[in-house]
Amino acid sequence: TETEHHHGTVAEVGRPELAPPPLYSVLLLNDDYTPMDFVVEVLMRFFPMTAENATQIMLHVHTRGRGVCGVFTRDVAESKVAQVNEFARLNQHPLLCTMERA
Ligand code: TYC
Repeated sequence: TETEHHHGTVAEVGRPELAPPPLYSVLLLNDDYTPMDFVVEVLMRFFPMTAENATQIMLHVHTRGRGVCGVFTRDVAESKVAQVNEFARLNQHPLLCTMERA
């Protein structure tokens, strides 16, 4: 049953319900140097999605400056950001990935 408070609601059977975890959007930022095909490869590798969807997001970032790759809990979002930025650096591209509260 939902109590007065949003946190710590209790289900009919008395099982404590947890509040949903805060969510974070993982973003790609545009730059003038990273090749478009590399950005599409990054999106498919770290945010499993089709080439069609990855191309749409890449073009959105290219034209609008930034774009959302996915929405995750904080730990997962931090891991995605770190993996994308390390992969970009290993490949000598300036591509930047960041996160913010959704
Ligand atoms: N602007 C880049 C180019 O013209 C492509 C690009 C897209 C770079 C998205 C980064 O997050 C990015 N080659």
